Amino acid sequence: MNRSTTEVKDDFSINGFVYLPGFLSAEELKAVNGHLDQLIREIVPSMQPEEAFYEDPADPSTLKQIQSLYSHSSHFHEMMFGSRFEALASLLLDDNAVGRNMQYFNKPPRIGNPTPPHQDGYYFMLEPNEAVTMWLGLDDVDEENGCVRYVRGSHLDGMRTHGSTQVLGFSQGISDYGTSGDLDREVWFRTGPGDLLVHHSLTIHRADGNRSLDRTRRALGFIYYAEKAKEDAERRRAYREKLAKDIRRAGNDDPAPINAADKSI
Ligand SMILES: O=C(O)CCC(=O)C(=O)O
Repeated sequence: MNRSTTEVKDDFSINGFVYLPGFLSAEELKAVNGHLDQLIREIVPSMQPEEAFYEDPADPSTLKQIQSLYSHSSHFHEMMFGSRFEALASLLLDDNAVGRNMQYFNKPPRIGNPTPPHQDGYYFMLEPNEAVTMWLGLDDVDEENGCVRYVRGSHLDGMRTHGSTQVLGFSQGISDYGTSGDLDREVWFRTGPGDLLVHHSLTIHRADGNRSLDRTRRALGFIYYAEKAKEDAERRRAYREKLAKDIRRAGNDDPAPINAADKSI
């Protein structure tokens, strides 16, 4: 990190996110890409439906998300735990950081869907809602192929109302997103491979779809909870039950894969 830790921390506290270009070296990036390619080639084809999601389940080239990367690869396990990522999470959370998920996000060209505006904390259901998500870019990403957008300072405004979306992997979105308070404060990042974005669990964010004809848009997501944040197990159970019911009502007889595809784990 070239910036001082105080600067990074202050930036995060004020804005609810921080941008760290070049967090991974070219060599580290090469290793990530190699391990990812291997995982996709050798392990993903036999994964359970709740571990790997596709834009079109009949077409393996439309792979969209993989959950819990660290449980399938020692390389990703080392990246998640006892790592620079964990140390950064701990710094920003002012607490020990507890690694909860490491995901692969992809938006295939032409068909990669937008990520609806949401707050990760809505899925996490923590008390206090103290967690961070890190988004590590693996490709050049801009407005055409699905950049991440944040509402600056929104982590200080509390939790917004969320409702169901039709987006696999992001089943909940902010129902009334788009007020001037949202749009006037929205910022987006042009990111390159190895750049890192980190946001607080209450920061409102969304991402565009991939409208390009042939550009990939791959990223890794790391989720860390603050040790002091405790999961509200009862609320979580009720939420999952409601989600399953909503899905059944919407005509899907087998809610399991969609339920498990929820952003939380
Ligand atoms: O890459 C995406 O579209 C999802 C990003 C996101 O919502 C997150 O990292 O929390």
